[in-house]
Amino acid sequence: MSNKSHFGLIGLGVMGENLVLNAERNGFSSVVYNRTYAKTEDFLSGRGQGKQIQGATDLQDFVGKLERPRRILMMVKAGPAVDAVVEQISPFLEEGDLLIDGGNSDYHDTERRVKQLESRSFGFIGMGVSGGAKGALEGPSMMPGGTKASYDAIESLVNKMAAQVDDGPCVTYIGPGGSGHLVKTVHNGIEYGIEQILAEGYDLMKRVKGMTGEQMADVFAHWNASEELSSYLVEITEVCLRTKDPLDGADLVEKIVDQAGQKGTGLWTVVTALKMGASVPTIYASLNGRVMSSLKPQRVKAESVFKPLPIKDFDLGSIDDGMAPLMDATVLSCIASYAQGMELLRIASQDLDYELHMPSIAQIWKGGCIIRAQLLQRIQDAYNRDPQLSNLMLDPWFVDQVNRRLPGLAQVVAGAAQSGIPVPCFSSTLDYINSYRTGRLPQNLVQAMRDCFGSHTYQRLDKEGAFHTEWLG
Ligand code: NBP
Repeated sequence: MSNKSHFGLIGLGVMGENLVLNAERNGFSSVVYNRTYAKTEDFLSGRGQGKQIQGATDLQDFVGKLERPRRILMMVKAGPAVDAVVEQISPFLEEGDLLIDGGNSDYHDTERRVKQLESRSFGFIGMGVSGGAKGALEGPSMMPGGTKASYDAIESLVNKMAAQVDDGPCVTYIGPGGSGHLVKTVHNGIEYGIEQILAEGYDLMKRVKGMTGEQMADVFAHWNASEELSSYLVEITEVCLRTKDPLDGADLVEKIVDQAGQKGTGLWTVVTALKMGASVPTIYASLNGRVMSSLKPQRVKAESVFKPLPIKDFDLGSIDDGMAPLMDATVLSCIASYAQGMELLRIASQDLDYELHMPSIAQIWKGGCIIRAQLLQRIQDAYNRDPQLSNLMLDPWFVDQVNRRLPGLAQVVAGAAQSGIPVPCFSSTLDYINSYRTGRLPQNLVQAMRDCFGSHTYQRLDKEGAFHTEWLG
């Protein structure tokens, strides 16, 4: 009987460590390798102790300890580190062996790596993984892309490792090339949006109503009990707001510097959308929110230069009714984030021939991942009803949400604007929905100007063809 391991993991960082424990728990004996060997030793004598997990000192040793065809998950920093590992390990691989990149790689890099590795008779899967450390251990959502043959070789492994929901594991074959990483990128773009939306709601409750951390946490708990907002991010927002600083018992959130970091996936979502002609203003607003947050010294200076607008006490609802207008704004902005992300995926799927199956993407996001939410069942149902749905908001259930909640969103945005409180996601969502539901936009005048200064021509409502006018006589 062979004593070779079923599964190999490279990169014992936050995610790698938890993913290998997950694989082992599910019956896949494992071998681990980390660039810095001390981490491997620490892991094997710590969390990895007493498990079917062995260590390797170098990549040759690592590859030699794996059964064939080898299934190797790389959980290293995205970018050059992935190429470095691929180059270092390739000399030891044999035909049919399979590398999986589980990091947050740029899908363009994954396209290139799939082609490179497949041409050398190795398999390469670019797999988005979401769920943070806890999800990685207990069951993440996984988004694998590459050739179908490569996916088939890892299907039994990922089906067991993934989070499980009523209708199956939170993993599916996404499509060819870099499609898995594209879907993960857009997942993260939606995540940026929802995080900013919830932060805007918190800001309004605090600054307009003077609510305490506990009162705001009660509102998030109320929201989390609703079908529309029940989600992991709303759940952890309540937890964050209730958490006290062990040093003095005050709300810990209020001690945190207001500068949000980013590692690239939000930016890639927006850049991809702009290049492909997809409209993602709510997601862009959340990205820009992080950029603005990083300008802390400038903001502090500007605060003393510009006259403040007095904060007006406008109607945000009451704690008892779950802050109804604010909930309207939050629900519609979350719907807009999902709608924009799904729309980008639909367009990208056409542009890149990925043949993405939209209901399955909603299905695998229902568990394990950071954007898991009850709303995803409605999204899955909408795309099952109409796989060609051009915008999620056009599905009847979402039409009803927009019609019922738009006045509340408008009220919140207007009140925030008059009080000088920034609500970039709420206001972008309002403009997005208002633009989308306007049959005639003022771009006729833009066309006139373009023709006036640059002879770009325009089309008429009443005649076929391209027209030019000598506007300046
Ligand atoms: P960590 O930052 O915790 O660990 C990074 C790992 O990459 C370490 O094992 C490190 O080895 C290794 N590494 C680096 Br850095 N450069 C390397 C190189 N040139 N060659 C070999 N190994 C190298 O990462 P993490 O948070 O576990 O994230 C891993 C990937 O998963 C990233 O792409 C990340 O974006 C993605 N991801 C993270 C999360 C999350 O919640 N943290 C969620 C989803 C996806 P060393 O020990 O020798 O430095």
